[in-house]
Amino acid sequence: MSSTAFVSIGELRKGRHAVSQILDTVASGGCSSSGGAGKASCGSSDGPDDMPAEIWEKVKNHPCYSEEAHHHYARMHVAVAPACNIQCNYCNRKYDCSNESRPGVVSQKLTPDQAVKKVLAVASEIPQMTVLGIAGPGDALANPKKTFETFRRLSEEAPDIKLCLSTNGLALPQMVDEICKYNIDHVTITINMVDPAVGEKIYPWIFWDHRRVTGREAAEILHRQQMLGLEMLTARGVLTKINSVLIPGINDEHLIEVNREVKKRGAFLHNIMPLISEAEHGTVFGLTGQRGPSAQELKAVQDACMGGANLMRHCRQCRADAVGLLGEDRSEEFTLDKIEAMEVVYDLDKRRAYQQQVEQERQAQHAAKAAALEAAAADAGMDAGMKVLVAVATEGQGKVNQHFGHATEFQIFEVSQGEALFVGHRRVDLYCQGGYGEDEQLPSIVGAINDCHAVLVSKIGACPRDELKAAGIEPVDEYAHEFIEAAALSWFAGYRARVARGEIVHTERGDARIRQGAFTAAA
Ligand code: CLF
Ligand code: SF4
Repeated sequence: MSSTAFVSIGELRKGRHAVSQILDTVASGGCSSSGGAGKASCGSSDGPDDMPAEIWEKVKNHPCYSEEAHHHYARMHVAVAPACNIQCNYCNRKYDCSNESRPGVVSQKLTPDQAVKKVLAVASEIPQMTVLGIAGPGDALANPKKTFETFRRLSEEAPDIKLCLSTNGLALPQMVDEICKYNIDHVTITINMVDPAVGEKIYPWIFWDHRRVTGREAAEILHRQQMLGLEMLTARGVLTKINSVLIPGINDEHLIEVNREVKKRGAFLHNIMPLISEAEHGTVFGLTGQRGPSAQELKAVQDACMGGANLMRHCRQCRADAVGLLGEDRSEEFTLDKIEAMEVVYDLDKRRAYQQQVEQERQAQHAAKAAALEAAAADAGMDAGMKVLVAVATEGQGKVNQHFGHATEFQIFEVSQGEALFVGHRRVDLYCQGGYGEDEQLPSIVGAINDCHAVLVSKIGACPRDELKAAGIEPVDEYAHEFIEAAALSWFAGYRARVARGEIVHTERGDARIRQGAFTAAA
């Protein structure tokens, strides 16, 4: 870890500094980027050379386990698991499990039979859909019959689809054998604490051994089960991702310890997600005014965890019946009545052929990035320590291919001479509605990316262009339909050259005050 990287991490690890204090360091440019241990640890951007071949086979086309794959491959969820065995203070049972969903949207609940029909229908329409997950609307393992019946049938009827589940972990140790029986290669456990004193502020009760258990005892049991479940899964070679909900003032500093403990037990990835707690969702946290973190607070905690368990930063907090690429939701195209009317042809060869094309595209993206990095490395004499954030509008395929006005989120890349790293996304309200720009949306969109130096888009109108420039964000449309990382590195090389020639003055930025999830645009 570089000495400048985290003066504050040491303090954090001793539990002295809250998120607001981390932010002071970030804002002063001291820590945000270099983070910690050399290469950024978003394990998700690793490639085949960074891991054993059998692990690469499991992650290469899983959009959640590979950041790169999420530009190309889709996932879907089937909402077969309505019940839950615990209560989280950020959950209202009227809505889906917020451990892997944004509250406020309710999924159409399915029987296993309906779920299988839906998966086959989606697989025939979206050949790049490679992963089926069960993530609610309650807890997958609190509904074992429906969950495993769905997996059993899919392992027979759609053998090329990877199976994935998400759980709070309470019932996990007892279910590990069943999980392995159906080749469920990927399991997510939501772990918000490793200290029951923290846990009792998050979980009012659990249902355990035929009774309701409350307070510290509930948190102790849940913690024990989560740790045991994680150890058992990793011992069996199941890739396990940990989700943690970042709750400012409750577990922000504590998540660094969570990261360390889950790494010790073999977790493959750690996904730190922002709490969403709008009062209208009727959750305990929503009603008591517990706020969610800002985008920058989230990034600061993620950065503070670097060097520990690999971080996932591209989570979109999907709904329990999400369909499509992460960040898009095509569930409306696959409602039960629409599926009934569809002609479903599950053609394995066609799916494989399509996925081969996707792989070629991915290789081209790799090559473009390698070439851009090579050019950047040869660019001697520039300030090698300079780092900036760049926002990108994209519809997928790893390209700058979206109009500014059509974006409902921007992907954020941290760009330096040696890397262009995905570090998160920001949801925004749609600017272009019904063919016209909604100028009153502009301040919130600009606010969402005001810690970025540039925004890369395929096209942009005059009005948003002026507003962005006035906010010090450079609108860039000259890389339309080029690969993102190569485009970001190329723009950055030009930026540094302009700084070196004295045409512009480089300034640190660090002001995004947007609350993650506060925007209503569908993701
Ligand atoms: Fe679904 Fe979760 Fe499997 Fe992915 S989602 S069960 S691991 S297939 Fe992915 Fe969605 Fe984030 Fe979940 S983006 S909410 S991490
Ligand atoms: Fe809600 Fe999921 Fe927590 Fe259960 S585990 S209470 S469904 S957020």
